[in-house]
Amino acid sequence: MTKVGPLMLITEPGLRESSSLSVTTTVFFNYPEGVHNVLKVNGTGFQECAAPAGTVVLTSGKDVINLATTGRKWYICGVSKHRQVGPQKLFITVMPASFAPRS
Ligand SMILES: [Cu+2]
Repeated sequence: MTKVGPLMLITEPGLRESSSLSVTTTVFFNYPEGVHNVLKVNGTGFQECAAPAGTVVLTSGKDVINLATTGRKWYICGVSKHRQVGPQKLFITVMPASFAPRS
């Protein structure tokens, strides 16, 4: 399991805004409930820090995501202004199971 968070810390060493992870990775967004949230968006939403209406919002503070499929995935915090002060954004390139992350 890869721990991400609080989302505010994703630019800290070892937790980069842009990461490559194996498809077998489980990502754990850990943050104080009610302070942040997690929105899965597309590349445009990531650039513009905007999520379309109807986007599922994860709010538990202990959100577990199994990456499951390869490709690019984008997550942002949907709480007002957090992405500007954070930045609270995460871009994951999901690699095949044979991918070994660099340590
Ligand atoms: Cu936030």
